[in-house]
Amino acid sequence: DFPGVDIHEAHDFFRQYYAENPDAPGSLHRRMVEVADELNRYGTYAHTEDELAFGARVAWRNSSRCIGRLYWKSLVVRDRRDVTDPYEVFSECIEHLQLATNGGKIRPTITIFAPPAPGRRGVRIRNDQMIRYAGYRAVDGSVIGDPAQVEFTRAVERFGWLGEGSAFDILPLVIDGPTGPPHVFEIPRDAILEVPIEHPQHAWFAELGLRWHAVPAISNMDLRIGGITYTAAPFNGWYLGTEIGSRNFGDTDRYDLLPGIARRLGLDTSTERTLWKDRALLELNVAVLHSFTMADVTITDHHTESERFLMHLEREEKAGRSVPGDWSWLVPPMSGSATGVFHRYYDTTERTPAFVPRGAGCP
Ligand code: HEM
Ligand code: NRG
Repeated sequence: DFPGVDIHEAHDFFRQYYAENPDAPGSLHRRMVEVADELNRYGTYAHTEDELAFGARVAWRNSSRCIGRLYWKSLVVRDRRDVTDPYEVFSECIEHLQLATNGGKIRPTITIFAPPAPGRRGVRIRNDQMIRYAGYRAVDGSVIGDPAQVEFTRAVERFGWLGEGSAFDILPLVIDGPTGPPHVFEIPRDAILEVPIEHPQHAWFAELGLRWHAVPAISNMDLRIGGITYTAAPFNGWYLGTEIGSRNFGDTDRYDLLPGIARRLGLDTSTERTLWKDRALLELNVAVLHSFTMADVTITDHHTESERFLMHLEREEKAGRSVPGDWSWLVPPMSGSATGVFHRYYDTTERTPAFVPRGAGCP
């Protein structure tokens, strides 16, 4: 059930690789002959380390939903294509978290594990992100923890995992090797940096007991380079404050904190017109940015990141490249029109190399 490698996609990739890396060893023609030969013999081919790093960085550059792309060249690429054993995959994931967390000075990092090959599954990490909080649904329908993780939490409970039942229990990693059943691993506490959330003016805020993890490490996307689909390639950057303050804490199908915060702020919630939701959102976002800053953990605000992204657009256009963008994802989930990214259109052409939703590139 290996889907095979599209030689046209491979060719497109190598054309781009040699165009952007004129000093790379060999030549486009020689490399394509080599790849065609490898494909004939084995049904797949292997990237060089340099091609892999370039492919991963360009996949980030092509991520039209990502506002953080200014630093695409500095992505740290960990080549772990030789790793397939679930225990070793787990230990590489822990090392990834430690290197990426870097005591709070977060480093954008990707770790690339063995892809599928003819007759062999690729490595897979079943979690959406390496660090996520469990969600437990009670009989009355209410949820303790992250409602977005209720289904995954149930699945790991069926594997025998038992959480403490708090609102912020770290879920275990669930890893598939090329053969056999999935393995479940508890992440050691010292590999996870978390920030307790407090507010610069409201002392009661800290008593809510809110916290969030420092590193967003996406593990549910396939990395597609030159026709090869890497099924386990977890990557991270740092957080944009609104991801936590607006969405994770504010969304009604997530932690749903706006009504409680509004009440404590003493706002009139009897009518929408007092804009109590907007005020609660604002204070939540202030608290998130303040807390990460106090804890010396990298985070950005949506105004700064918007400016950086526009700088990225300018830089890329100077290099002769247009930047693909998805307005509905780039515009932040608060104060949209107060940021520069709101006030323009984007080229929506999809390109490869790319990060694609898990399974989209390979069964
Ligand atoms: C999406 C910011 C680094 C790839 C996003 C989103 C934000 C963001 C705000 C939208 C997320 C959402 O609404 O749920 C940042 C920042 C970074 C960063 C501030 C700091 C360096 C990275 C890195 C990669 C990456 C290192 C890959 C190497 C992506 C992709 C998406 C995305 C593929 C779309 C995810 C999806 O479709 O669900 N980013 N990002 N980003 N980012 Fe970044
Ligand atoms: N909204 C998600 C994370 C999505 C990706 N965001 C990043 N990516 N910042 C959340 O956990 O809130 N990154 O690689 O830095």
